[in-house]
Amino acid sequence: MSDTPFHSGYVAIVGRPNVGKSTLVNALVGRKVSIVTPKPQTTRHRILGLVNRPHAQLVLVDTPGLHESTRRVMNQYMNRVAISSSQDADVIVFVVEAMNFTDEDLWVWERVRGLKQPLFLVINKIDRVTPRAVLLPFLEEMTQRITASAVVPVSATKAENLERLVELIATRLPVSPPLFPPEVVTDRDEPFHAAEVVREKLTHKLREELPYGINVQIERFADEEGRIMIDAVIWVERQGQKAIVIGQGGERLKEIGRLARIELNDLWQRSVHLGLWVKVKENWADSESALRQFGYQTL
Ligand SMILES: Nc1nc2c(ncn2[C@@H]2O[C@H](COP(=O)(O)OP(=O)(O)O)[C@@H](O)[C@H]2O)c(=O)[nH]1
Ligand SMILES: [Mg+2]
Repeated sequence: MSDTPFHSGYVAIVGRPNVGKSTLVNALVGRKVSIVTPKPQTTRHRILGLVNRPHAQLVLVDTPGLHESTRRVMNQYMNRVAISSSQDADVIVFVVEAMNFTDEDLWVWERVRGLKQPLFLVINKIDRVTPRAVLLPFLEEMTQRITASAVVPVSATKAENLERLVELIATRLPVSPPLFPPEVVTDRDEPFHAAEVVREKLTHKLREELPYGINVQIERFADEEGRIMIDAVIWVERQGQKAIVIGQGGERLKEIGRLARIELNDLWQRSVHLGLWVKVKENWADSESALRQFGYQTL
């Protein structure tokens, strides 16, 4: 019997788009549970990632980046997910980029500063800061501006200072047995992950604007004698976008399918067959009913 009590609880990871929230969640979990791209607004759903340690289990909640442009129903949905995840959490982790505190960060801070839970300020991407000494005045400034239980500089991609962050968070979680069985890494199932990986590859291959108007829907997911058979539809908002996704002679779609299949193959250690189709649903991201149909549950 150990004297140290076990801690377990929900940890909301919030911040503006692109500061590295999903990368941080994946690095802490030790497996990719959430997709990552260089473009903002990649994460649309609330995704759980589990971190198990001898004395604690952290239930990380990756959230869509909080952002001000809320014209589209999709964007409003994403902001709602992030806010309600924060309200429900035991601890809040507010992520910003080293040397780059923007008006959008300030806007996010205004949204979370009134919450009662302990809040940690994580300064991510410190690997990009040279020389390291210039980080000190920035940390000082952040400590002045943001009221936090601690300010923790990290690099999600280089796994710097992550264990310290885990330890700090663990001490502020409720004393409780683990909330999930230790073998669980995420609350999301394989079809969900397959759709997200296809969307990640699409986002990497497409220029600006377009990725936000794309949704991937799994139509078939079957295990046929050890081979995973997946059929997926890529929904776009306009006819012209369909041609862009498919590319000259179908090249782009083929490449996206190839990259997604390789990643899923590696992840599951199973042979994967992936069929992709592109279809048009006019302005689906403006429509409550289309969002519901695509599985974006209303909160
Ligand atoms: N150099 C560096 N880049 C990072 C780090 N963390 C994330 N990134 C990059 O920042 C971009 C956005 O990351 P993502 O996790 O999708 O951000 P999110 O929108 O906040 O979830 C991606 O290109 C990541 O590779 C980091 O610690 N260092
Ligand atoms: Mg993300």
